[in-house]
Amino acid sequence: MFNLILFGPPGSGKGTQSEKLISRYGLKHLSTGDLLRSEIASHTPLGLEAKSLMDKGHLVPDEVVIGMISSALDSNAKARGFLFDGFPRTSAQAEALDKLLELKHTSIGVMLALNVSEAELVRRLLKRGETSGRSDDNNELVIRARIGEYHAKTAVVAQYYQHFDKVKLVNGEGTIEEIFRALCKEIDPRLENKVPQ
Ligand code: B4P
Repeated sequence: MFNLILFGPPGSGKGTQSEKLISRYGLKHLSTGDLLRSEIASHTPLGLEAKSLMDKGHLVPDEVVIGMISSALDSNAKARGFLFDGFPRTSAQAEALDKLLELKHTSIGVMLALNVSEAELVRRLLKRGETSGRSDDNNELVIRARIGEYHAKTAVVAQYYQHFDKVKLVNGEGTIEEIFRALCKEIDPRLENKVPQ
């Protein structure tokens, strides 16, 4: 099993690159943002709680997203590997993920961290907000709050994996194809070094 975390601030291209990576490598895509938006669309109590936080640019409580990831792992037991997109976003989520993977006798292979300037992040998210219908994308104050949450709570997650020498920084500016090639360049040798299962 090969598991990877695609990491970076809001708007860094995690969702965009995840689509291309899962199609090339056949990994199961687990995006907590997508899972939360699907709860919102189904008007569940969890979705209602999540929406009020997401609309302010705040993170959703750890126990909620950890629970969602735990059930997604259980219901995809036969996956050849997982691509985690937007998760973990706090140290508590990172520690919980390691424990969940350990129970399944697997671990994170690598964290690929996309590096993008704040001006570019804001520009991309406002542009997506023109068409996405996402209420967290069409207000610059909310976008700045999301970036603030990233610096306050999420950036430390990279240090957590750095401690295990699992982090690779990738330039997240350029065309979508250029960034995709840079990501594949990091993944390919790691997959080749794995004993086939
Ligand atoms: P997410 O759904 O994870 O979304 P995101 O961080 O906004 O965006 P992403 O990084 O995937 O977007 P992309 O760059 O691909 O989170 C939304 C919210 O959910 C969070 O704020 C939080 O409230 C909550 N949440 C989610 N997970 C959580 C967790 N684990 N714990 C707690 N709360 C959680 O796309 C941005 C735009 O850039 C797109 O329009 C794209 O087309 C464009 N773009 C991408 N690459 C580009 C490039 N190279 N050049 C130009 N434009 C590009």
